[in-house]
Amino acid sequence: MNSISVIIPVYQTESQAKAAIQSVLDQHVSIPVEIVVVFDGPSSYVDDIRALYPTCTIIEQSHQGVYAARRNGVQAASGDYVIFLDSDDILAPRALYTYIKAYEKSRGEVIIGKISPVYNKKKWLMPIDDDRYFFYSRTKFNSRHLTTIHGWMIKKELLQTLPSFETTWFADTLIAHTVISQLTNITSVNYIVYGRNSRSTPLDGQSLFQLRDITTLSDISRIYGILSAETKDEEVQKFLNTWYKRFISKRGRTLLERSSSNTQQAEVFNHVAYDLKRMPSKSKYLQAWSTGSYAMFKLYITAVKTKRSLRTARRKKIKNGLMLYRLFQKMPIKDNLVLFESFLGRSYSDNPKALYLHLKEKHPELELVWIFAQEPSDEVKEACPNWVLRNSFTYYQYMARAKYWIFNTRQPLSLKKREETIYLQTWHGTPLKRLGLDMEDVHMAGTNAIRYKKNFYNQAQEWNYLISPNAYSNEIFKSAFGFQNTMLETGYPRNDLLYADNQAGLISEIKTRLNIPADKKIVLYAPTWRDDEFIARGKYRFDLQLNLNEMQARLGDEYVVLLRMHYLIAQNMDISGHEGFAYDVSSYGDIAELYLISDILITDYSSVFFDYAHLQRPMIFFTYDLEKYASTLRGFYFDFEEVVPGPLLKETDQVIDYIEQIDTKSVAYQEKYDRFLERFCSLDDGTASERVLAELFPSTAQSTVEDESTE
Ligand code: C2G
Repeated sequence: MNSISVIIPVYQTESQAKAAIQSVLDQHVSIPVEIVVVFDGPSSYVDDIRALYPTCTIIEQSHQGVYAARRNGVQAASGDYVIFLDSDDILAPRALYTYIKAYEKSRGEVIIGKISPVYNKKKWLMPIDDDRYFFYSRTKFNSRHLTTIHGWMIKKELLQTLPSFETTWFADTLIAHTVISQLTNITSVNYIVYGRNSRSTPLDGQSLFQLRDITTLSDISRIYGILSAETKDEEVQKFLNTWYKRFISKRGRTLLERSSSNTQQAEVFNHVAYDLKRMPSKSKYLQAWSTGSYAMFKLYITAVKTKRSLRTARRKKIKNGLMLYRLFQKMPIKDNLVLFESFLGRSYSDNPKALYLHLKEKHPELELVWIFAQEPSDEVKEACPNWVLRNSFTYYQYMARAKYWIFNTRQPLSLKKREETIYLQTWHGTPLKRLGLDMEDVHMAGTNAIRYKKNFYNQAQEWNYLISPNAYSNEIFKSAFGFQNTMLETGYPRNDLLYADNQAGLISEIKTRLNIPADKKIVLYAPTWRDDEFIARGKYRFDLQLNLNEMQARLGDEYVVLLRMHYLIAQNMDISGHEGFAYDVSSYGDIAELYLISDILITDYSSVFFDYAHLQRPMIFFTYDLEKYASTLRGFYFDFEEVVPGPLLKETDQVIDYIEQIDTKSVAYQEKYDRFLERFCSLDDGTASERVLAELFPSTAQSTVEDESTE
C-alpha cells in the first residue's frame, strides 16, 4: 500500500464537514493521505472549504445522491486504498495508523475496523500497541457486511467496477456487493476507527435514515433484482437473500406505512411479495407477506400487535396509571385548576411555591393543588390544604384535567399534556454546568447521551412557557432544551422572598423552627450532586469532604453549620458527635429560607450561588474535585474561576482560615461580586412572581382592573 484516499461526500452537512476533514488531517502516518471532498449539489461552502483546506481535492456534482458522489470520488482518487467517510462523522484518532498496521500484518484487500458513536470517546483511547486490544483476523463475508461500509478501507482496484445507476438508498450495499463479489476473505480489526455522529433531536438535522420512506422499499426490491441477476456465486446470492429478508423484517412494515397512497402501498407490497416468494423463510411475518395478499398481511400484523400489547400490559402494571390518565383526558378540562409540583414532588419549595403563594392571595377563584411524592408534614398540609400523591388515582385525574401545570422539573413523556393545558416550566436554576442537549457525555445511571437528549428535547417541546432568571440564561435554555416557545425573562419568583419586608422577624422565626441558637452565626453548606456517584436511577450518594471535627473545634464557639444536600442525594448525612454544631437540613422544604438565615454560603458548582448572591453575603467555593467535574462530568458554560465571587478552596483548613477572617478577606472579592450581580442578578426585585403571573393570567389581571374601575 502506497497511499490512502479518504472520500467525503457532502450534502447539507457542510458545517460538520470541517470536523470530518480535520479528523483526517489530525492523523499522523508515514504514507501520503489524500482527502477528496465531493459536494453533492451546489453549496455556498465550496469556496470556504477550498480556502481552509487547500490540500483537499474538491469535486462538485449536481445532486445525485451519496452513491454517485462516492463513485465520482473513487474516479478522482489517487490512493491505492480508499476509505469512505460521511461528512457528519469522523475518523477515530488512530484510524489510519490502525489500518496501516493491520495491512502490514495481513496484506488484506479490505480491512474493516470497528465503529463507535462519537459520544463514546473513551473507547477510542484503547492503547493500540497493547496486543490485548489490537487483534486482527481473516473473516469470511456474511450478509451483515452488506449493510454498511463505514469503517472499511478498500483496495481501489476492487472499486473500478462499481455499477453506474441512480439510487437514493443502499449505496453501502452496492459498494459492499461489488467488493464481496471479487473476494473471499477480509481482515477485521478489533479497534475503533470510525466515529458515528448519531442525531438525537431534529435540531441536529435529519439523517438519511430518518428520511426513509416507502420508496426505500421499491429501491431495495430494484437493487436486489439487479444484484441477483449479476451474481453467479451461490454464497453471495445467499448473503443477498438474507440481507433483503432482514431489512424487510426490521423495517418493511414501518416503511410501507410511510406512504399516503393506498395504491402505492399495495403496489410496493406486491413487488416485495414477489421477491420473497422466491426465498423460503421460517419467519411467519415474511410468510404472511409473501402470500401477496395485503389484506391478509394487515390482519396478521393486527393479531401480532394485539398479542404483544397484551403481554406488555401484563408485565408492566404501571400501564394502569397511564390508562387512567388517558381516560380522564376524555373529561372536560377544568379552567380554574392549577397544579404545582417542585423537584418531582419532593418538597413544597422553589418557584412553584412562590407562584402558589401569590396566586393563593390574588386569585381565590382558582383551585390550587400541590403534587407530593409522599404525605407531607402537618405544617405543609396547612399551607397546601389541597394536595395529591404522585401516581395516585386522583393524581392522574388532576393531571388530565388541569388547565395549568406549574412545575420546576421535567415530566415523564408518558404523561403527555393535552393540547389545552398550559404548561409553565419554571426550571430550577441558572445554568453553570452544561445541561441537556449541550452536554457532551452523559454519565447518569440508566441512560446514554442519545436517549437522554432525545428525551430532554421532547419533554421541553411540551412547555408553553419557560421562566428565565436572567438574560444570560435565555440563550442557554434555547440551546440546552431546544426550547422554542415563550421565554419569560422575569427573574426567579423563588427569590422574591430574599427581598421580603421584615426579614429580621422572618429570620428569627425560621431559626426557632430549626432549633438554632439565636446567638450563633450560620454557615450553610449546599453542594450539588455528582453525575457518576449514583446508587440507582435518580438516586445519588455524597461523600462529605468537609471535616466536621476540625470545623467544630475551630469555629464551634461562633458558628453552626447547616448541611444541605441536593434533592437527588438519597442518603442521610452522618452528624453524630456534632449535635448542636452541625444540622442536617437536607429535608427542609425551601432552601431560600436557609439562604435568608445564613451568614456565609459554602457551595461548589450548584446553581445555589446565583440565588444566594442576591443577599450580597460572602460565598466560599469548596471545589475539591473541580478538574474532574469541569472536564469529565459536565463542563461549564463559563470560566468558573474567573467569574464566581469568592475563593476556590480544596481543603477544610483553608475554608476555616477563610471563615476566621471573613470580613477582611471578602473585601478582595467585592469588585467581582458587583460584576457578578450585574450579569446574573439584575432582574430580581421581589416582584418576579407578579411578572410571571401577569403573562399567564392576562385576562384575570385585566378583569381585576376592570372590577376596580366599576366600583
Ligand atoms: N438545591 C438545594 N440544595 C442543594 C443544591 C441545590 O436545595 N444542596 C436546589 C436549589 O434551588 C438549586 C436547585 O436545587 O438552585 C438546582 O440544583 P443544582 O445544584 O444547581 O443542580 P441541578 O438540579 O442539576 O440543576 O439550570 C440549573 C441546572 O439544571 C442545575
